[in-house]
Amino acid sequence: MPITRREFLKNSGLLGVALTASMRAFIRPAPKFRPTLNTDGLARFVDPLPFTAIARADARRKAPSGAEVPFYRIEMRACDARLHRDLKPTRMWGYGSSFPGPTFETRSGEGLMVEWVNALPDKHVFPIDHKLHGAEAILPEVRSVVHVHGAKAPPDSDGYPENWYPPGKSAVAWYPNQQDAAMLWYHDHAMGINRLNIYAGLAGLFIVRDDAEAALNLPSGKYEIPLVLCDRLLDREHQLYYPDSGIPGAPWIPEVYGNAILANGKLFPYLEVEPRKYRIRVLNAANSRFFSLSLANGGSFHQIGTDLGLLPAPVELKSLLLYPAERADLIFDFSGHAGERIVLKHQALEVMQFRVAHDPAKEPGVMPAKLRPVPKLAESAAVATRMLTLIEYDDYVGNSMVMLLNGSHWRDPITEQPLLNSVEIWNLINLTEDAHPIHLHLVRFQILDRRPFDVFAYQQTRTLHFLAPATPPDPNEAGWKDTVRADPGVVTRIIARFEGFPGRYVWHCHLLEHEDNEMMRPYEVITSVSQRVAAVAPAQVPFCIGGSIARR
Ligand SMILES: [Cu+2]
Repeated sequence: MPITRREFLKNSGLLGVALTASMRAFIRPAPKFRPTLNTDGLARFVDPLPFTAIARADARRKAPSGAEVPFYRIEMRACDARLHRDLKPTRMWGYGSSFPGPTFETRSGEGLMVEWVNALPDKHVFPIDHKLHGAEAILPEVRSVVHVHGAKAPPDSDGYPENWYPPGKSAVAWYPNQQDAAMLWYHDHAMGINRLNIYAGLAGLFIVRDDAEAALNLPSGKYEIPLVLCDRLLDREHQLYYPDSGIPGAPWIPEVYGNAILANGKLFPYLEVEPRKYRIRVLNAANSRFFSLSLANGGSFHQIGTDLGLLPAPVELKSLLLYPAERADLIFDFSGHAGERIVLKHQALEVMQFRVAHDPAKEPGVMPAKLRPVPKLAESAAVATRMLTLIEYDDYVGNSMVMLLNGSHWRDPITEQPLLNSVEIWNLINLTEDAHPIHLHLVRFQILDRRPFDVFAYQQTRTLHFLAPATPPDPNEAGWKDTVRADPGVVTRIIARFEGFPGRYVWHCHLLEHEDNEMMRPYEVITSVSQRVAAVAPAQVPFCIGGSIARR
């Protein structure tokens, strides 16, 4: 799996902040970096790993399907979070006044409704870039709309970025839950300020369970650990800090990396475990950072599921790469490690510690050799193959200015209109120097393969010259996905059946800074070809990276 030097440096923990600052110092006005907290000085493993509350339904309501379903009411509020024993309370925003927000425990086939209430303050905690599309100064500063990532939900319940509402308002969403067991997550999706709202803390888990999964008797209850990972920067007052570009009136930065790695909202927590198998369900909820997770003792673990469900069989791993929005369902086996303390790391950085009890466990826990079939979507079933570029435009001195999908801005006409229930192959042609985690709303997909190509030749001739044979997805990616890592200089092919509901959805990069700056596009599921708009060529833009382009 290729990682560019730029990515490696950006993700190498403590270096990231200072490096970004010093690199940009040559090419931008000095960024307005406040002094940040050095997390190196904090005591390790003094707080237990927190578990968020389970969301509770207040009532039952009639869903659009006619069925009576549980009805939840969740308020987004400012709240104080204790990120570490030795830090002052940190002001955050949270669903249900917590970060992460309350976890939804749901069953496949049993729908539910949620009233998402915006009870946030009127002023944002971070600087808004009013030059970004959808974040203009005439709009309310604080806006929110909730997307359940991975949900097969109707379009009006999917959290369309323009369906935001200000403080004092709410919206009711219906989640039919007609999908396999998986760990989804919910988060903000408001146009142009999504990165800031999620950074403030607007994220939580949404777990779907079903009988096929239950029959496997996987570790459950206190042996099943949801783990939400993200990174943040804190200032010397222990408050969240989101850096500013230093450009007057245009504070947007292309990525953000923090030195405070939070696990379920805590810095360096520990978890007491028994010497047995645990199911650890990891979400990367960071804005920009990928996580490369491993155990400090060099031990291996198994991955049993991807974003949207179980793998056919467990895959043994020594390390796990997880891009923003991806989830991994893991089995850690602590039997044979009684009395040990095992640290979970991201690269060289400590994330959390497992403290294995001395006493033997009553049960060893189960990890079946066979999990759940993942029937391959046949390429021959595809009725369309789309060629979709990922492009980054820099200014004349190399500052990242805007990222586009398919050469198109958000406001350009819709170019992707799959027919309901049809199968399509999407070729993600990455012309940039970065890997981008690409997320499609509504559907689950499979990764077909990745193949490196000559980027320069493509820019000259718009023809793909492949440099090596295609490689299949890694074994731990060969399940149902909703987010895929599109590597630089590589065509990543995915295949999806566009089932569920007709209507307007979005697909986008899940690096939140990119998503907020045009790396998001609407797409529309249609029920008849007569609905297809006349093919409109995407905005004609020069295929040059490093050329000058004005930010819209
Ligand atoms: Cu991106």
